[in-house]
Amino acid sequence: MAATNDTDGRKYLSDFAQFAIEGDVIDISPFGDGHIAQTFYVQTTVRNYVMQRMNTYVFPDVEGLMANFSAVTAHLEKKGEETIHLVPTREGRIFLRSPNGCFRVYHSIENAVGYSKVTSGELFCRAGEAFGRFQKALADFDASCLSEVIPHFHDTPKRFGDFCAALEKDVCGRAAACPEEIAFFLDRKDTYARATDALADGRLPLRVTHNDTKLNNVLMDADTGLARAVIDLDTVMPGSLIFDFGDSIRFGASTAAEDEKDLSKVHFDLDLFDAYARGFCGALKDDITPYEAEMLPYGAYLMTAECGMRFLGDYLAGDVYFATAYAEHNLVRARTQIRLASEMEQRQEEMAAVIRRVLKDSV
Ligand code: GN1
Ligand code: MG
Repeated sequence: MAATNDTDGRKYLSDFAQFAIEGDVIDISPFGDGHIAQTFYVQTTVRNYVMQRMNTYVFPDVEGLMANFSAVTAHLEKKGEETIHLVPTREGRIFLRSPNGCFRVYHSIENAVGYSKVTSGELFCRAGEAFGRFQKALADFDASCLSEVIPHFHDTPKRFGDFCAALEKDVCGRAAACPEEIAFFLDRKDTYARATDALADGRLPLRVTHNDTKLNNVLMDADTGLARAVIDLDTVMPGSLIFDFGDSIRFGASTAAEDEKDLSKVHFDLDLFDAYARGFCGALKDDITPYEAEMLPYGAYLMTAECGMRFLGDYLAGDVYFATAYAEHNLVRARTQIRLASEMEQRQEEMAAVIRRVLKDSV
């Protein structure tokens, strides 16, 4: 099931004790704002840890996921990038399976902050740099040794098929309440296959990608404001660079939160797009192919439309995937994505001009 709002970590302390932790527990409290895993901050007398209860509904292949996680973090560490440092169980395993669920523990990255909202172009530029560097550091990582933990994760035509299936079933009888939102995705069905087609015929190279590049998945140093580490590595899989770029834009180049109810506040911000593109392309420099660069504006539209259809599909299916705080939450989220996707659709040319300029400046 979707992550619950059950936030009392004390019942998982016996699970925490199975890990090779130092010190005695002082406190455990809920942490972060992801929609998928349950996350806790655990303070001991020696140091601070993060414990996550993984969502095995979303990620049934926990072994594959954790093998990816530990291989990728080891590679990043080798490349001198700050990353998540896993703590093994006392038996030497990288995660724990117990009657309470599946858990992993890692060292807390201290004196670092994650942002749920872009507060300046500067901040967003640094997030772009972090994800660009992440891509670059993994460019020589053998993608064939990664498990595809959620097959077809950014396969938008497949996501559209899932959306249509949820619409067809309409298990909660909610479709009648959102005909315009449904029509938005149906009307655009011919726009969803450009990335999957280009990956299939090789125009877009397959890379190791993060696949969930929301702003809050980069930790910034609390003192210097500089990007420190990319977190939430659950969805690291083979994919396209335009997915990583696009998902960041979807979330961060918006003037409002992903679940803002007042749509008059929700707009795609071209200056923020510019700032992120500067950071991302600047970190990658000539590692980005001309076709990838050309597809970046489309990637932003595609990731936004895809996320919107996932939210709306989950609303129609009865909120089984994303954690929700109230009955209309997924519908509200879908609406913001629709607003953003349609503005991005209108502004593809301007975005392309930004990319051309940014690339010229970064060589
Ligand atoms: C989920 O883990 P979290 O909450 O950052 C989702 C992403 C969506 C995002 C929308 C594994 O990410 O794909 O873009 O919500 N992750 C998974 O906020 O489905
Ligand atoms: Mg995530």
